Amino acid sequence: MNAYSFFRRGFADRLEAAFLEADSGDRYTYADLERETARVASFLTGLGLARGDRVAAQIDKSPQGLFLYLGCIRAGFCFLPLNTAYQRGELGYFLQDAEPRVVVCRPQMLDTFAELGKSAASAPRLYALDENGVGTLADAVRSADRAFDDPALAERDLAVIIYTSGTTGRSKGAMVTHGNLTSNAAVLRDYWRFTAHDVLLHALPIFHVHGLFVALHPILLAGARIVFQRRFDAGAVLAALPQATALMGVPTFYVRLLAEPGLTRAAAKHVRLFVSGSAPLLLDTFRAWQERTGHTILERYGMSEAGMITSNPYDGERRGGTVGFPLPGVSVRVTEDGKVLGPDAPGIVEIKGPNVFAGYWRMPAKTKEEFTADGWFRTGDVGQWSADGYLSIVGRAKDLIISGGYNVYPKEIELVIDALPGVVESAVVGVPHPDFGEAVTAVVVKQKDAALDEAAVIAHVKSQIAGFKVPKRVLFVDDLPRNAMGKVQKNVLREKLAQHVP
Ligand code: MCA
Ligand code: AMP
Repeated sequence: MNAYSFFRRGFADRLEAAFLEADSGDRYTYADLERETARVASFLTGLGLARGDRVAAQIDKSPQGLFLYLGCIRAGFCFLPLNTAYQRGELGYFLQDAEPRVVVCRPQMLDTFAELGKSAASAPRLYALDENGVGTLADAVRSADRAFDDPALAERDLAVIIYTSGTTGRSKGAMVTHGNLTSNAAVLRDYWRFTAHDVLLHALPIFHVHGLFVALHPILLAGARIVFQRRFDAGAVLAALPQATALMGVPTFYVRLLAEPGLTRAAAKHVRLFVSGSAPLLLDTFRAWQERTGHTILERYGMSEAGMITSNPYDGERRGGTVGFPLPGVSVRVTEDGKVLGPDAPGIVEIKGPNVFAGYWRMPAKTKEEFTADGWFRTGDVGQWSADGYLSIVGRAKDLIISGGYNVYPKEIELVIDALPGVVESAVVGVPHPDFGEAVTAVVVKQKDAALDEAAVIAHVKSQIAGFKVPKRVLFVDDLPRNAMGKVQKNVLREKLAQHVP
C-alpha cells in the first residue's frame, strides 16, 4: 500500500478544492498537490534512485517542503527529515548512518553538506530549497513530468526514517513504514472527526512526526484544508484562529497563546478541536484554556516509533492530566518486571499495533532490546491506568528531557560538556520551566584551578549542537550525588534544582 495513493482516496473527488494556504499568500488546490508531488516523484525517479533509497531534507518550512516529502514517499523512496537546528557534527552522523542518495538543504548549508558528503561512502547529490520554496531543487522539479504512476508498495516498505536520540548519546533512526502511516492516518481522521469542512491551523515544524504526519495525513485523508504558517508565533496563530476549525500544538503553544490578551471565547469560537501532544500538558494550562476559551483541549500521546498511541475521546470526558484511551487497533499494556499491571500502579508502557515501527535503522541488536519476547515495543514511558481506563504518563524510565516538544537526551549534552577542558564530569537534567515545560540544566564539576563559568559552558555547547539542546542554566558543584552503585542520582539533582534554580 503506497501511503500517498492511500491519502489520495480522501481528495480524489475534490481536486479543485483548496488544500493549503501559505502565509506568503500562495494557495494550492489538491490538483496542485497532485501535480507537484508527481513532479518530485518523476524527478527523483529520473535520478535513478531505487526503492527505499534515502532522501534527506534539512529545510525551512514551505509548501514545497511538503511536496518534497509527499512526492518522495509517493515514488517509494525513503524520506529523512532533519531538524533545522542540527549543526555540522549532528548532520555528519546522520549522513554517515543513513547514506542518503539525495540531500536537500537550505542554500546557506550547501557548503557544509558538500564537505560532509566527501567523507560518505558515496557523496549524495545536493539540492537547495529556501524558505520561499526557491532553489536548485525547485528549478530541477519544474521541468519534471507532471504525471506519475504511483508504484504499488507493501505495508512493510520504508517510507520515512526519523532520528531519535539515544540514551547512549548515539541517535537511532526509527524506520517508519507505509503501513504505519496509513493505519495511523485513518484512525486519527475518524477518531478526531476530520471532514472536508475542516481547516487545520498548522504552525508546527515539518521535520518531526507531529507536524509532518499527525497534522497532515488525517487532513489529506479528509480532503480538508490547511492554513500553513512558517513558524509558531502566538500573535499570528491568534489572528488566523477565526479561519480555523482545528489546531494542533505542543503544550508551549497553549502556554504562549494564554499569555495573549486577545485569546478569548470569541477568538476561539469557530474552532471545534484543540489537540495537544509531544509533551505533558500541565493541568494548570488545561484548566486555564477551558476557562478562557470554553474549549477542552484534547491531549493525546505518541512517539516517533509509533505515531499516535492513545487519545482522549472526541465525545465523552477529556480528562486533564491523562492521555486518554488506546486508539482503535492499538494495544497498550502497563508492566513491571514482565507482569501486566492493573489500575493505579505505575509501570512501563508497552504497545503493539499496525502503527509500531519496523525497527531501528541498521541496529538489529538495539531493536531487539526494545521489544519484548512476545513482540511488544517498550516505550520507556511510565504510565498508569485509572479504574475507568484512562492512561496517564506519570514519568519516564528513559533519561530524557522534553523541552518545548523537542526531545533532548542528557547523555549527548554531557558528552559535549565533558569534552571541555577543565570539566571533571557533568550531569544534565530537566528542570520545570514555565514556557518549555522542562529546561535543559547542566550541573558541572570542574577542576579546582579551572576558570570555567556558566557562559563559557553554554557557548561551548552552542557551538557544537542544536540550540534547543543547549542548557538554559549551568551550575557548578563540588560533587555529583551518587547512589551506592556509584550511579549519579539525577532524581536528587532534579528535586534540588526544581527548588533552587530561578
Ligand atoms: C527553540 N529554542 C528552544 C526550543 N525551541 N529552547 C528549548 N526548547 C525548545 N523547544 C531556543 C532556540 O535555540 C533559540 O535559542 C531560542 O529558543 C529562539 O528560537 P526560536 O526558533 O525563535 O524559538 P521559538 O520559535 O520560540 O520556538 C519554540 C517552539 C518550538 C515554537 C515551542 O520549539 C517548536 O516549534 N516546538 C515544537 C516541537 C515539535 O514539533 N515537537 C514534536 C516532536 P537562542 O536564542 O539561545 O539561540 S514529535 C513527538 O514528540 C511525538 C511524535 C508526539 O507525540 O508528537
Ligand atoms: P519523540 O521521540 O520526539 O517522538 O517523543 C516521544 C515522547 O514524547 C514519548 O515517548 C513521551 O515521552 C513524550 N510524549 C508525547 N506525548 C506526550 C503526552 N501527551 N504526555 C506526556 N508525554 C508525551
